[in-house]
Amino acid sequence: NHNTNNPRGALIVLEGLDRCGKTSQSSRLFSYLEGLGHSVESCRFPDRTTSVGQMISSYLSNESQLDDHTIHLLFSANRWEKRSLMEAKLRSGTTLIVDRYSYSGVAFSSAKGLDIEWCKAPEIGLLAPDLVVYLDITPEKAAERGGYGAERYEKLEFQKKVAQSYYSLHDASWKIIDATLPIEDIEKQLQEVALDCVKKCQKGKSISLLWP
Ligand code: 2DT
Repeated sequence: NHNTNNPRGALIVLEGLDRCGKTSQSSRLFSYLEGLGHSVESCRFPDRTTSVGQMISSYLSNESQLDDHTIHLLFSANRWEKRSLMEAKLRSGTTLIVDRYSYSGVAFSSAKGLDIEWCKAPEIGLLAPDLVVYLDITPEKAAERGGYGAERYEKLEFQKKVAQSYYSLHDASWKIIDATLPIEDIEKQLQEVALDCVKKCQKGKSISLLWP
């Protein structure tokens, strides 16, 4: 596509603790934007379909053990392997709704005690989101929601540390939505901020890179 004035899509990222409702809200947002006639796709990290993603998946299900730094770099590599495709989609006008991104990468690894600047370094140069929405819930409330699964990080004590990491990572640009509100209320708030973001990108907001 040689038309550089083509309106671009927006990179919208949903973040939050396990069981905060990210996945169901991202599919609701997808339907909403699609219904308005926007070109939209959704994806998630980790993307377990690639060979890096399969290594991550087996680590998360405790089938393999990896050094904390190693798994951190694999999560980052899993985003790097999608970077050019994501950029192409944005430039062709497709909005991307992404379930977890670099913030999960930094929050989960630094919750293990890794240095935060070290954690941020391999993310430098990835596409910066146009919008980060944080679905805010306490680890205790999240744990009440039908309990955690069997994966490595799904334990209350660890989720408390992740919550603290997210807190030190967030900035004023994040939209924080109370994830304990009724599903439809969250959906409405999300629609509002997402649509606003999509419009700004259509009007020419340029793509920037991590960490802005
Ligand atoms: P899901 O349950 O959403 O599939 O996530 N994680 C995720 C990291 O530790 N680093 C990352 O970079 C990303 C994207 C969060 C699986 C778990 O993987 C964690 C939960």
